[in-house]
Amino acid sequence: MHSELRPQDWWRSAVVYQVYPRSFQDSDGDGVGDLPGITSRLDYLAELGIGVLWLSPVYRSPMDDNGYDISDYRDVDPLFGNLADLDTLLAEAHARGIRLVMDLVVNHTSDEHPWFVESRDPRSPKRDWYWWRPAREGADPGAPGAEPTNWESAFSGPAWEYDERSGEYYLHVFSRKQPDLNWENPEVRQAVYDMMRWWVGRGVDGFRMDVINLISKPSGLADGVVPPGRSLAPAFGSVANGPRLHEFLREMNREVGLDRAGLLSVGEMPGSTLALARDVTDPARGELSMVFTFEHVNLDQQPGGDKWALADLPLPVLKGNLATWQRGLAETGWNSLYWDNHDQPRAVSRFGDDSPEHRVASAKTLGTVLHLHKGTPYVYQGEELGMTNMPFTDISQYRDIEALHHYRDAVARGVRPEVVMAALAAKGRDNARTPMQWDATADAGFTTGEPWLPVNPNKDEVNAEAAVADPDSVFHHYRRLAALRRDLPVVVDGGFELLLPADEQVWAFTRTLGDERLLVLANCSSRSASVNPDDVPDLHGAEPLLTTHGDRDGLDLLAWESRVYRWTGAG
Ligand code: TEU
Repeated sequence: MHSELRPQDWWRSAVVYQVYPRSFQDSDGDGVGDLPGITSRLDYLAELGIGVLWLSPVYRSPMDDNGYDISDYRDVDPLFGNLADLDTLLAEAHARGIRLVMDLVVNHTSDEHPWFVESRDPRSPKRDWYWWRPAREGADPGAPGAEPTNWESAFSGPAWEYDERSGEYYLHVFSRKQPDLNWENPEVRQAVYDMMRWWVGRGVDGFRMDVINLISKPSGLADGVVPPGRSLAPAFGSVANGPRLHEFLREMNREVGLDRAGLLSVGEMPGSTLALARDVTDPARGELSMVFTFEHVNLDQQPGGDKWALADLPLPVLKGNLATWQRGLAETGWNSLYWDNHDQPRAVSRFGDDSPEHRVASAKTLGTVLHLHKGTPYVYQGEELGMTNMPFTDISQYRDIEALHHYRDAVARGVRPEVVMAALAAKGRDNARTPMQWDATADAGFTTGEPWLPVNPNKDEVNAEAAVADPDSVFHHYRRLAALRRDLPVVVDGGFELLLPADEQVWAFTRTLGDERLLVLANCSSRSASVNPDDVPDLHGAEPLLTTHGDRDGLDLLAWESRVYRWTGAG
């Protein structure tokens, strides 16, 4: 065991693997992935060497946002199976030494959740469980622009929905089928904690908490600043990181026993700062194990918060951002490390080079860089195969509510359809949601039916069967990275130092723990690069631990070549 690792902090040395159930493995031929399908692939995950499986939502849901709109927190949607299937998955995962983390979506429910159905009645005791507000002062309820504030939902259009019955509006930061819960009401909080305890009792090992930094809203709901050329202000800017966030997180931790039971808790926090993340993950405060920052995945957009306004991302900016977080959480707190997830484009297409020539090397090198930072790495399904973005050509191919609404609204505002399509191709969430590519058969081994979203045409080259059979594949590289984390305390606890911060091609850093040191040299470009010997430690006495291009030495790096060197005190 590592000296600095407390047993309850087991998640510091684990790799987490995210499964998006809809797209992982179908077992019954309906074209949608399900729980028995996931269970049938556990041996594959065990071979990869992951320690934790994070399951995106499988709860009962009308599926307006693919399960992030929950109508029953204590049941499994029939599309994915039933509670017995979930218990089987949990037992089979545990039997292989894999822990299970559930997605927890409690900033909002579905509008079909019984709590909200009751809340629609103005006299119901649950009225105050959601954010009901009258029309803006002096405005006609229901008339255009009469919404209580000028907020825009994350999925386009006003963040307020008018309800004829009471003449009032309810708040939905996401779709109108995702009304925001009112965490100011103590009954709401107790209902959530009770549900969480129920899942802990069932044996789950932690929670990934959806937009958890939105649960505390500012006390007065006020208009936000409207960006140029727009008519509404992003709701996010006005409702994130409210005054009672820490209080609610501490209360949740205490009431559910997150720390007591040694559970992993990771809070998704768009718009959080480093200072906030440090407080939230300070073990002494008893809030969360770690948070997902959005800073590094927002660097390739223009300033202003519009994810569709694309911008170039120079390497020094990207590595500088990760280094800032490494330094900021070096003494207190803990980082999570991720390149992609079900909301982000594919890592190799975005940060690497997905051309046939460089796909494999760039996917490996991105893995090396990420996994050897300090923090808990997250692998999104298919990332370990170097799966790429999907070549969508027409808006009719998209299924994601965010993409469809954005297209409709942007085109109506006068943005040229080609421009909208280019932004969707780069950033659309469906890129990550195409079926997992298991083999080269017709639907990539994902389903025997019609897949809910088409399989990427590159499944003949990019698939798990081929990758597992090839010792030089991205899969085996990721397997080696997970093994390094298990075997070497320096990967878990070593101090981080960024070298060559201004180099446009090479990402270089060291990790140091006592006498033990690692050096990562990674060419993050599709051209060869070279490193000045004065800028990096002398490689004499270093043992190459993991490389992308075999045993090459010297300081010239081929396109997307990376090497990890190790010094031990003895050497
Ligand atoms: O995402 C919240 C979030 O801030 C984004 O990543 C979101 O996808 C946004 O549209 C990006 O442009 C979480 C979930 O991960 C996401 O799948 C859900 O749609 C959302 O919350 C609502 O539950």
